Amino acid sequence: MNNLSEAYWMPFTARNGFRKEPRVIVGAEGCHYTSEDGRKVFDSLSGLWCCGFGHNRIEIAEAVKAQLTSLDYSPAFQYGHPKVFELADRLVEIAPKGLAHAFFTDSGSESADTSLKIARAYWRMAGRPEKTKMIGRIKGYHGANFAGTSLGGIGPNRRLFGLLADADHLPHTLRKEDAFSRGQPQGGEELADHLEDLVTLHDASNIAAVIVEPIAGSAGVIVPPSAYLQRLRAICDRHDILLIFDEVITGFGRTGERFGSDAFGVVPDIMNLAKTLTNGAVPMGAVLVKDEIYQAFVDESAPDHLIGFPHGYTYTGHPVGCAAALAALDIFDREDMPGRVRTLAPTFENMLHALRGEPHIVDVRNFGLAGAIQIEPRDSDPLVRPYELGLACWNQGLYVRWGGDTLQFAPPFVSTVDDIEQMGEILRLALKKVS
Ligand code: PXG
Repeated sequence: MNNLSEAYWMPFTARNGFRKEPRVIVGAEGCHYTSEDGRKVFDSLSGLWCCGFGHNRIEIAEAVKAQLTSLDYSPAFQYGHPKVFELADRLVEIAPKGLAHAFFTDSGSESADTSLKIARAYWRMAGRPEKTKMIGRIKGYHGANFAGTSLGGIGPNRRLFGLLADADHLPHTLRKEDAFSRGQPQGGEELADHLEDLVTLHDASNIAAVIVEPIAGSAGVIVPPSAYLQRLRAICDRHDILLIFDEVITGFGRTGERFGSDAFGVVPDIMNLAKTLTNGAVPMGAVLVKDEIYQAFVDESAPDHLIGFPHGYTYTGHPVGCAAALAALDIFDREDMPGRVRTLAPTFENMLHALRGEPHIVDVRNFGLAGAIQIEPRDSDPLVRPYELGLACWNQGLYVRWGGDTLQFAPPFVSTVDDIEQMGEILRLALKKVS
């Protein structure tokens, strides 16, 4: 492509490397992209964790077209449209028990901000306004807005921005002794018990919420040890702290269940969604909350003109997003996406763990159709090998995501066994090739 205009400021992109070796995608179909030079490239991250049902789903395209030609936009504040009510109902129907109301956003980052604002406002409405402290986790990722950046725990994402919001962090759950675990490592209570230390430090009377991803995605697919989330839930209950699950990547089948909450048997108070909600076709997110939280904002005796929760976006519940999400949910149900993930997950797990022993690999982690390989630093630089591996794979017909010291994988749920095995072959060759 000759017009790689620098008018476009690219997100989370190494400018120099991209300009030297541009990677331009011009099409997609099913589980593959088409590169600008006409090559078919397997999409091993479902875009950026969003297109689990495969690309260019015609049902979604048709729903979007019909919506754009019947009601393209409808004001989000003080007015509604039928599909947004329908979508909330559909989400609540499939959500873990107790999550009974949906607030819509346009992205995972907005879901992070929204969930944390809900948590703080909830405690105010409940007469405990001093409960404002928010707790994230080291290696967490909750998007790129102020709240998500503050609560997130990936150093390089925070370094440039100074102090953003009042947050503290739990330790991460990546233990050396768990290297090469298949699925969940055992135990992990002691990791969750660090929340008790933070409670001692800040006092529960000042803490609003804890936000964690059930599986930490961006930091390199860190699977929670088997007792960790349960213990976190128990400690939150003990101290009246809201538990927020950021299910932006674990939602809608990735774990082999509908949500990470189902896979790990822990129900949060608030659940953040985005990405696969529309199969990536239209930017949209949602925050699901327990009835008790919603009811704190409802006052039947308040005057008719009073707004209980002054929050929302121009595009909250956008009709086109709703149409895409409803069509995606139809596919999700009809094609039993969690079931497909469960069927394919053993092939994926075996493919990844068969790479153990190839050069540079220090860990392999997986759960459902999420996985990562952790790469040994070269000359104490953890970033260079994953970058070179990513490029080598791209050149051999495999799109992979590199980040920090890992390569991350989240193939479409509709991938074939062949797709996954070929992916393994390309990875193997790349690992042998890169020094
Ligand atoms: N929460 C989680 C858990 C995420 O993974 C966000 C929030 C933010 O979503 P938006 O829609 O605002 O980007 C995310 C996004 C990667 C990768 O390679 C992950 C994300 C985005 C881009 C790349 O791991 N996750």
